[in-house]
Amino acid sequence: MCPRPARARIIQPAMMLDELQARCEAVRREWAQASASARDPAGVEALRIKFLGRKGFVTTAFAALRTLPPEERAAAGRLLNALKGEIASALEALQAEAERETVEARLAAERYDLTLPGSWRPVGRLHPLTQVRREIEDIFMKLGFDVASGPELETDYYNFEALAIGADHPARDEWDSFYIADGLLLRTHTSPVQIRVMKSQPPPVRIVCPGRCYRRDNPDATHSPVFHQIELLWVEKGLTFAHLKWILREFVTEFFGPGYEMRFAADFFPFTEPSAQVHIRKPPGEWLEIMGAGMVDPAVLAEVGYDPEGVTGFAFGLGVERMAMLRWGIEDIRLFFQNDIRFLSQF
Ligand code: 2NM
Repeated sequence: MCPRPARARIIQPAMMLDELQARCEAVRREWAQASASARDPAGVEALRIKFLGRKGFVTTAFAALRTLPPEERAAAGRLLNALKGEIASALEALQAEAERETVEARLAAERYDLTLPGSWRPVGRLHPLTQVRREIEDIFMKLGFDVASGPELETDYYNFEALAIGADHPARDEWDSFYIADGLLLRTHTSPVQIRVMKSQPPPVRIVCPGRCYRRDNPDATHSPVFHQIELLWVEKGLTFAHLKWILREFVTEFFGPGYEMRFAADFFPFTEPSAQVHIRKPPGEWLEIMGAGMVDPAVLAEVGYDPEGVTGFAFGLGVERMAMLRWGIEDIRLFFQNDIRFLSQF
């Protein structure tokens, strides 16, 4: 004989119907008391286990039904079914209520004030000189030029000698320099990069050389001891001044826009022959000098090991600051180096 659960003894075989009725009433009172304080889902689940679970009164009472005399089983079954139904539907209502309260509590705890101002992050931008340098690099890259760079600390040889600016050449006066040690100085232009590239590879050479340069000038509205250059160099068999003019026309139209006239004015550089200043204007505006240019002197080509009878080349150099000042109408070069956010944030 298998042992019966302890609670099954609540209903004795001889239990009378009215006694069962009284037990049901007691369970109802118990339910009313217990259910009044069940608020959260866990509490409601505990109630379900206590009243409708495997060992609860209703289940064990149903199990005991068969011990009743057959004529009383139907009536006892109805009593128990009614009790079970009441508790089941009350439980369902409690469950729904507890869930709703849980959701509402979460919503209340996680409520955001959507009217608060957002957190503001300053957005950075490129320095105007960087913008202009990249724009100019892009123009020449589209025309097939590579971008080359080199050291800012240079030797006298690369900065001057190789460019036919000898130690006693009067043109040295044009480039007051910062000398660091014997034979070393801060480069006064990016031409030494072009010498280095030419010495490292045979022609053809098509490069632009952007970079920081240094000249021992007192700062004023148009001079800065630190400034930026972009120089271009094209060396190849058969190049003429006409090719130079074509590249300049492309550049002026791309950078400044349509409608500009261009002219050359004779000039002198030790490393180019002929040499010229390049001027532009948008009629009826004034002529503006935008750069120096020229055909690379055969002596420079020979110095880097090229055959001056076999190839020709042209070069030009422009100031990044000057291009930016013309682009935006900036009247003082020093503004680029003062890091005043009120100035920089305009570009
Ligand atoms: C300029 C103007 C004219 C130039 C010449 C060379 C080199 F290396 F090929 F000789 N590099 N840059 C040059 C020519 C630079 O800047 C105003």
